[in-house]
Amino acid sequence: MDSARFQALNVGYLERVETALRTLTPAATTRPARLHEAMRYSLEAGGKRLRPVICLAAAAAFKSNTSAEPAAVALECIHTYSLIHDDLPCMDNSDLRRGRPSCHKAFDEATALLAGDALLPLAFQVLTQGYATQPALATSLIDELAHAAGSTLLVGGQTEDMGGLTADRHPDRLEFILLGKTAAMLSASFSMGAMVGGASKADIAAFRQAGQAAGIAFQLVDDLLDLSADAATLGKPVGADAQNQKFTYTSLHGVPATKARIQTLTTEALAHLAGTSGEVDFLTTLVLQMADRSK
Ligand code: GRG
Repeated sequence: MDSARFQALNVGYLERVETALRTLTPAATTRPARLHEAMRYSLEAGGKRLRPVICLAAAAAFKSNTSAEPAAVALECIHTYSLIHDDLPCMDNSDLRRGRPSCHKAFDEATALLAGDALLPLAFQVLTQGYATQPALATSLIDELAHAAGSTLLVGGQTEDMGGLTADRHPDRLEFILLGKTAAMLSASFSMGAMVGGASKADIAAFRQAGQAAGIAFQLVDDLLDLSADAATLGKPVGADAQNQKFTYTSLHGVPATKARIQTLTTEALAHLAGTSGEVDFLTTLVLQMADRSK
């Protein structure tokens, strides 16, 4: 897909995401206002919206009439909660997120913890309300998201990541962290979009696998950026991985092997997408961009 067409579609998806986030989540004035302000502060803090955009585009690939907005918002709610909690002093202890003070710096630790807590059930309520007339779809989406965000993937990956470099440096542990902490939510973005789009089981599985490969590649790019980018580009402190003694692909295998793996994973992701009956031009370009981003 040429760059102008990609940009035009991307802007359209981003507008839909921002509108859906505004309309499907509680206003900042909702009581208790400080909690809802903190939730919106982090939700509106200008992330790339990669997961919701993937979700909208994945649904569009199969041309259904069902709105993908609730699924997209649910993904961003979970992602945002995980970032808020990840920044807390008891985890990565980061003062900067998305180029602004992280939630616990802008508010306070207890409010940030609770804002994350509240975004988690909100994600599932957005799904139950958004797909109330399609209970089978709602159940599948809830199951997919709960699995991705649960104890064996997102939270599990984060748990093993907390061990840093001091613990087990086995490559299996690294794969578990990559799959859980980063790839699971990106994979769910592809698969949930495909579900909303009414894709076949096989195509949903292919989208899930494409997202998994692209998701791991995305994290490897993040690791490289952490070594090389500046804080303004990254929107968060640089060198944090080394400082927090993170167990990363680059720390285990080095930069050239990391770059080679990004290539292999990207090729794999594109092959999974190409094997489906969906119109995957936009997603193909997006996966290529995920592997070649400057921020
Ligand atoms: C606290 C349960 C729990 C999980 C935290 C998200 C996370 C897991 C940790 C954040 C640190 C990190 C590098 C995670 C890997 C996923 C990742 C690269 C997140 C950042 O995603 P982007 O770049 O962020 O899409 P924006 O701000 O653009 O949405």
